[in-house]
Amino acid sequence: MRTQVAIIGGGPSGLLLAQLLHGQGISSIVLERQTRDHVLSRIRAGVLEQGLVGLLEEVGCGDRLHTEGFTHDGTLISFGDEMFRVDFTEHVGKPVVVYGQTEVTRDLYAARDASGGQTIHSVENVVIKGANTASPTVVFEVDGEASIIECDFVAGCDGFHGVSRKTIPETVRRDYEKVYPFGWLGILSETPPVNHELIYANSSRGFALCSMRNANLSRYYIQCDLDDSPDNWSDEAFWNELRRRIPPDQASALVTGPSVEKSIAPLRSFVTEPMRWGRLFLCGDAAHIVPPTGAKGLNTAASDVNYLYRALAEFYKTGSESGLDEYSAKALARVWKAERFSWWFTTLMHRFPGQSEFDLKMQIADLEFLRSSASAQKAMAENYVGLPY
Ligand code: RFL
Ligand code: PHB
Repeated sequence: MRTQVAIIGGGPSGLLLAQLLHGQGISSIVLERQTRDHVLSRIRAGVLEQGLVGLLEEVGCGDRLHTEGFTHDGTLISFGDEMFRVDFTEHVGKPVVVYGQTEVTRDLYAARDASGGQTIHSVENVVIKGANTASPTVVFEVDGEASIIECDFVAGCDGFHGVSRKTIPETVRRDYEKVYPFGWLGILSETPPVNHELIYANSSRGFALCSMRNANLSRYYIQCDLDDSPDNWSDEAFWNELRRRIPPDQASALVTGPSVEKSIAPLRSFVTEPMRWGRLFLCGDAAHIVPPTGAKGLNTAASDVNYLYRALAEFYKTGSESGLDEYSAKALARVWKAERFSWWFTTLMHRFPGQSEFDLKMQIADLEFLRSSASAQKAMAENYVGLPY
């Protein structure tokens, strides 16, 4: 098989890149380890920046997003019994759109099918060869049968546990990591959201988040211990704990019901540098992870894809490699800002094991400053809606 760009990973990064390249007349083959049903069963991010919305529109995936997604002009932040609102539109003139990653991925698969693009599922033993030569290849197996793709470039869009990052020699790569001493227990339930906007809550019992997918599908999270298990939590226990962590008026308005999904995600900050080795380019979770508190994971993946597809389009149009040469530095400059925001918001909103009285006072002062300062709210809004590409 031969293609211009071999894309490892059929998650949102890989599929979005494939469709943006298709729009530029550049061929690609997407290799995905899981089945499509498995990819579409994963419940992940829910908040889209305008930059990602624009890219989805560009690949013809804007229609359902605009009819079914919710525009959010602000968000609510609570601590103790206090709650205040940060108005994105007022401060920075831009909203965010609440539309699940699962739906984004579904729309991208539909676009891929409609454009006749090749996606190979259930691939195993993917090996990237010759990434630092002019003619890389990707070897893989399906049902024990080996195949090879010859290509000009390889895009590593295979998430944190993929093979792409590990293909870059350790002598070249530097990893930066911070692991947080807690996780998020999340549930999805077919109930109306407690509020029409998201509520991020810092309570003495730990963090909680009230989010949503649509008018009758809610997504809630509570901070939990790292060694906790979803099996330890009945639905009733989850609802009771959530009620204790959000302001009383919200707790009494909460509509509860059976959960349709329940899982724990660990919280981690991670960046690998550089994001390019020869003709291999990393995008999204393959190169960096943020704790979900700032809703930046999927959005930062999209900004990588934006830079990479423009650089590849320039290369195929003019032969210039300058965009490709700048890719890693350009992507990382924005990645680090998303890392900083996610780290700050995580540190602000969670209770840390062994947190000192002083650290707690700092957290409260930071929250009080955010509540009372228009400049602080503007800075938060600027980051939350997404820094420019
Ligand atoms: P993905 O979505 O992980 O997709 C990578 C794809 O690559 C496949 N793959 C391989 N394919 C071929 N060969 C291999 N060797 C492969 N190894 C892996 C995988 O099966 C997968 O389909 O990365 P991508 O595309 O970069 O997208 C990034 C986003 O998914 C991610 O940033 C966010 O979902 C992060 N994230 C969240 N972000 C938010 O903004 N809000 C959230 O609430 C939120 N919740 C989450 C999350 C990430 C989670 N993970 C990764 C554990 C919850 C979870 C559980
Ligand atoms: C979600 O709806 O899953 C969600 C929303 C905002 C976040 C994290 C997760 O910061």
